[in-house]
Amino acid sequence: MISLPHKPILGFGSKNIQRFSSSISKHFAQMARSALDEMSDSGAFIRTASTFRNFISRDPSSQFPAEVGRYHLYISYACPWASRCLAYLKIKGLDKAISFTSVKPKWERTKETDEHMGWVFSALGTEELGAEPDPLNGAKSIRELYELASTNYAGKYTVPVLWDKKLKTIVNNESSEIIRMFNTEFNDIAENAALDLYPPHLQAQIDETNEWIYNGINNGVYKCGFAKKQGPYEEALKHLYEALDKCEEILGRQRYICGNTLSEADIRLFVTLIRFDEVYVVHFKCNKKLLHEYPNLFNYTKDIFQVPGMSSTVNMQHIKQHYYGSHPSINPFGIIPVGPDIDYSSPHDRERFSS
Ligand SMILES: N[C@@H](CCC(=O)N[C@@H](CS)C(=O)NCC(=O)O)C(=O)O
Repeated sequence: MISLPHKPILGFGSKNIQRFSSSISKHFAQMARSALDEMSDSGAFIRTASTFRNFISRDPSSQFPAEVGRYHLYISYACPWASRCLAYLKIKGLDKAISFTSVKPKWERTKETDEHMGWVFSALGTEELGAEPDPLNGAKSIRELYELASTNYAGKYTVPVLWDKKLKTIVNNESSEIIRMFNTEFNDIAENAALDLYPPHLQAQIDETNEWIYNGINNGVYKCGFAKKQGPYEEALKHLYEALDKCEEILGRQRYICGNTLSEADIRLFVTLIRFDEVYVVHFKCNKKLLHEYPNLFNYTKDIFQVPGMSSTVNMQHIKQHYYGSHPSINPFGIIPVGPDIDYSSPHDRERFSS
């Protein structure tokens, strides 16, 4: 379903999103302006759905056709959801066709006239290695991009943002959909077009795996970290470690999470695992067991990190500065723990499963 640009729309899967949104709205008097506000009465963290849901298509006559140089990906290196998209850009060989910019790691005031804290661009490109000014719109913040794309947007100002330079609007701000577009729709342009991370014969298995990994792990760590009551925290922690134990067991039998070929499910799992020991263990209280205490999961994380292109998507300084510095309700003094400084480029044992 395609609709006019310049408006936040519910496109693909809109029925599900509407159903989800209406149940969410029972919990919120108004749209959450930050992940830290997404809270139910019971103190559990509940993530709201993304809003811009248009699709880029390989069909040249579509509203958003795949074209070299037309789209721009705004990310934060700190953000696992944005990092999924950057990972696709790198491993599919799309980084010459689709440009990208990372914001500064630590949230700042996005406007002088209110208190909102969020992603801002570097003013000069020299303050933090990796963070740059907005090259397209000269925006000061990600919030400004949402306001350019829609005059009545009232949701969160999240990354990733997939921006259309031609229509000057947001195409899509939902990472799970952006990676699907990058996998298939740019294959006439991609340097690594043959890499299919969502091949037809694995799609059902990938979807099923994504579901429990998202609930238990990707979003599970946030449910632990943003819980405001002991019960929801403990419940999220239980599910998190059940899912990690399940991964450990699967990865004792095969190289990747859906078999012996790299798939979308691996990229989605990796972005959480790489942040686990450095951030989630301390900041989100996911400390029942460390990732490096799981031999298969730890070696698997190194294996994915060493896929050509992947290591350039991991900026541990941005990751640590963001989490420890942007959530004062969790870490009031913004102290960044020094350790454990794990070397993910060290040898791993995963070749033993090579097909
Ligand atoms: N569903 C979105 C989630 C993106 C998301 O939550 N991004 C976070 C950073 S990790 C964000 O930008 N948060 C801004 C805020 O909460 O104000 C996706 O997967 O693309």
